[in-house]
Amino acid sequence: MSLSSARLYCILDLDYVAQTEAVRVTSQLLEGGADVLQLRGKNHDVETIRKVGRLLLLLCREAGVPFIINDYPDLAAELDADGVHIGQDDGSLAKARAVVGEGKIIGRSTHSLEQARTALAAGFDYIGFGPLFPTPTKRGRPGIGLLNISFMEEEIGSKIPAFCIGGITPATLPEVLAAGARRIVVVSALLRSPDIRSATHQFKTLLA
Ligand code: TZP
Ligand code: MG
Repeated sequence: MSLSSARLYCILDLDYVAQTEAVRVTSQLLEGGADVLQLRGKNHDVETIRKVGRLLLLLCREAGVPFIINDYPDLAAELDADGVHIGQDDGSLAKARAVVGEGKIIGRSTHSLEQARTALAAGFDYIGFGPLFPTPTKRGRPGIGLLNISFMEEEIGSKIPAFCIGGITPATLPEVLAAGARRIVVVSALLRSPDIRSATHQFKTLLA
């Protein structure tokens, strides 16, 4: 799976999944059809992310799915992950590129049409766009709503992959798609599911 054809971007978030469960859960996400997998550990130390990252990278390689590390370009480079995801406050593309090297994927979180435009102009490989709805996975951020999705898709999503994110569930997905989204990131709706594999497959089917 290449990034350019990816529809469903999944995040193994260590706030939802115990370290000891990370491999099992990631296997289920991959079996269900995750097109991209990111490891995120906002409340975990780098050593933990490194340890889990080594294991998840192997699973992703086997599945042929790009593996992205959140927040740590140096760790992404060390593990030879496929890329890194950085937020608005995580520095420039050039700084991350200098660490991970050419040929690696670098994604940016964006929270408005303006930020999405800026990320495209800067040369990021893909963007996240959201949170569309308020979400427990990223507390304290207002939802940006659905109104700008079609403009964002037309202007930015036609040039680089743009993944809508934040509060996407089987219940909200239809309105997100109707608003023009083509690619999504899902975290809690998958990681909290009693059957992660089939929940992932269900999202894939709805996105097809
Ligand atoms: N960035 C914007 S919203 C979000 C991130 C990492 C979390 C999305 O998680 P969920 O549980 O799918 O709403
Ligand atoms: Mg960050």
